[in-house]
Amino acid sequence: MTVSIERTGDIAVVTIDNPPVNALSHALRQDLWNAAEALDADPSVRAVILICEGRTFIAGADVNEFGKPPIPPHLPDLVARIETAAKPWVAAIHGSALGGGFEVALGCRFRVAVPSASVGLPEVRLGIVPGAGGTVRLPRLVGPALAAEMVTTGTPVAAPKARSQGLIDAIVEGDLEKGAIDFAHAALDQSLPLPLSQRGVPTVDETFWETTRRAVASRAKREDAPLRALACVRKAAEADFEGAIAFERQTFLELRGSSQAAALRHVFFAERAAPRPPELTGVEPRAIRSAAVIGGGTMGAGIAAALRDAGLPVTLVERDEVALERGLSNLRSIFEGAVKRGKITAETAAERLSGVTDTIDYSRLAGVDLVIEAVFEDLEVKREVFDKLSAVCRLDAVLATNTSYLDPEQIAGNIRHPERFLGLHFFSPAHVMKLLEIVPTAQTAPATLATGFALARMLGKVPVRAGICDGFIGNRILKTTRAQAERLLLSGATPQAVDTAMRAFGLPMGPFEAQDLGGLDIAGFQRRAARARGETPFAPIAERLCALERFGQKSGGGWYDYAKGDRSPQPSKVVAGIIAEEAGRTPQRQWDESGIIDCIILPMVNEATKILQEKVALRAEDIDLVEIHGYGYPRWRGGLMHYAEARGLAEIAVKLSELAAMDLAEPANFTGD
Ligand code: 3H9
Repeated sequence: MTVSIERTGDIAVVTIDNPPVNALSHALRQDLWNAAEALDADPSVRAVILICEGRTFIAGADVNEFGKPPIPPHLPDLVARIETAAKPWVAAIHGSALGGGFEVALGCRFRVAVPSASVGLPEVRLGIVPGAGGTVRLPRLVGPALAAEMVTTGTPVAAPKARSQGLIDAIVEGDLEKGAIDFAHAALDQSLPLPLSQRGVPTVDETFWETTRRAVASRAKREDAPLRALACVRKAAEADFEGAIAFERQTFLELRGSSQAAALRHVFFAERAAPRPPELTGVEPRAIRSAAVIGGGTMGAGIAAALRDAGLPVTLVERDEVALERGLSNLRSIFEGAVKRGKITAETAAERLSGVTDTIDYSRLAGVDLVIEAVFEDLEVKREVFDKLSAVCRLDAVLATNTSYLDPEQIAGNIRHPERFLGLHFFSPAHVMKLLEIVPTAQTAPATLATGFALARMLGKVPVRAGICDGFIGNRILKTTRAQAERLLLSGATPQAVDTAMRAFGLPMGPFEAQDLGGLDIAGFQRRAARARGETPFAPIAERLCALERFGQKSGGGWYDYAKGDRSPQPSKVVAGIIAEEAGRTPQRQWDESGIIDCIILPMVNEATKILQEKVALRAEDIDLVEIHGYGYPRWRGGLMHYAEARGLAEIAVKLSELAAMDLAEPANFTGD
């Protein structure tokens, strides 16, 4: 049984216990239905409290059931059953009341919550709209403007704000069940409010719907659900209750079967599985109560900020006082930026900074639990750092290198107790980007690896284990992206056409705009290092641009020209000239948008498949998470590998053979950068 009923005087308490998050599985829906029937038939009961065991109130419909045919009692019917119960129901909320969970709460006559609770309708994040009356009852409770905002963004609202907005009726300090019972007694002494289905929707300004539609469309880009959710709220305002419910249900069922919903569900489960890889089941991570960062440059300061945001005391180490002052100033500007953007208060920023100890003395690290080295990407410099760390740190302290291209095995070099060492690849800016590639060496102990995953959880990051190869998972695929983008230029496409096509595919930026933003010099530096290792990286045009010091926006030109103070890319005659020279006798073609997309994305899929075969990534969904959280790959496409599977591997194999037969440019070294 997922539901139990107890009576306290004339109040019945219905307690749900359906771990992990009390999702509305078929069994729970049936048990709740039965509870409503039984309590309606019990004359000794005057009101019902609906409360949950475990970490949260009902977190929504059971997403695992979405691929299957719905079985009655359906959720909309259950919500209506609770709403029309002979006695008023009071939802007593802790944790989150989300999606179907909040819809059940909207079916209750009252909602009370503990201060730490939140409520919301996050369905759009799963590519669907609320399907149990949420878009119809919510505008009746708080008006169309707030309802539209909640259902189109999916952002939950914290209890204190929810109280002030009328989403909940009371905040309960102290024991929730007792508070809810007291609330019910007080409510029974007064006349009851109408159920939401019997209330009207407040009217809005006639421009509201069009203005909101435009705002939602521009935010949603190519995601379908937000605009469909807005249409449901509009229907609720313009049709009667039953008509609006039918419209919402129809929209819900259509979207539930859509490819975007399947992709977003895939990402939902991949993200939840990522922090707990099955191969580390039962492995205890080491405790992390303090951390140190070596190097206060862009990466080091970002990592230190992320550690402080997670509440860890941080020691920042630099090689001399000047560098230390620069590091602190980098850290200060991160927190000041967060204050300016309204993310934290000035007091919080001051508290975060005061938790940083700065030093040039390595012996101060003798007691720390975790050290992350984030100095310049130079093998010798990094090895020197680890020699010092190896001498001063506790033998059970975890020692990590933040590197994007160097081989962690070589960095580990001769450190004592290499089982405590691992690679952590943060993405810039490290306090913002969600992805963390975790790179064990052959000697890394399981407990050290588990500590990397525990750290990611503490920092709110998406951890992905990556094997050692040039670029690990993400940057190795990025090399293919960039090489293909250049091949397109050599065979007739322009930078604008390539960037426009990749935006149309759903990326926030095309590959050339992105390089101009980040700077071409970084990849240029890496190519130099690769050549020093005897490799032959393929980037003929980028190489020429670097030689001209066209490093991107920061130098006034890269793949595009930029007018002073203007970040909008303008086609460049210089670049067009270089492309023409480098193209030489490469056959020129007409490229349309889908041709460009295939020419870039499908070889990325191919490279990703090799990464899987070589076990550099252990699971296809790990690659999806890397692309989504590290490189802006559209979430609604489910990631690179989900896209490939949804499109069909056979078709992709055929297209790849066609591309290979095209002879786009000198093959050179396909993997170089
Ligand atoms: C909906 O309600 C549609 C309706 O409008 C209409 C219906 C007709 N289903 O996140 P966690 C699992 S759509 C099934 O790590 P936390 C999750 O996979 C739904 N399983 O915990 C994981 O499993 P495992 C709208 C679910 O404490 C475990 O629970 N609701 C569901 O960090 C723990 O998850 C949402 O979108 C689910 N709905 O965070 C809410 N939710 O242990 C989605 C979670 O096997 N959920 N699981 O890996 C959340 O946002 C978070 O889980 C929550 C807890 C904040 C609740």
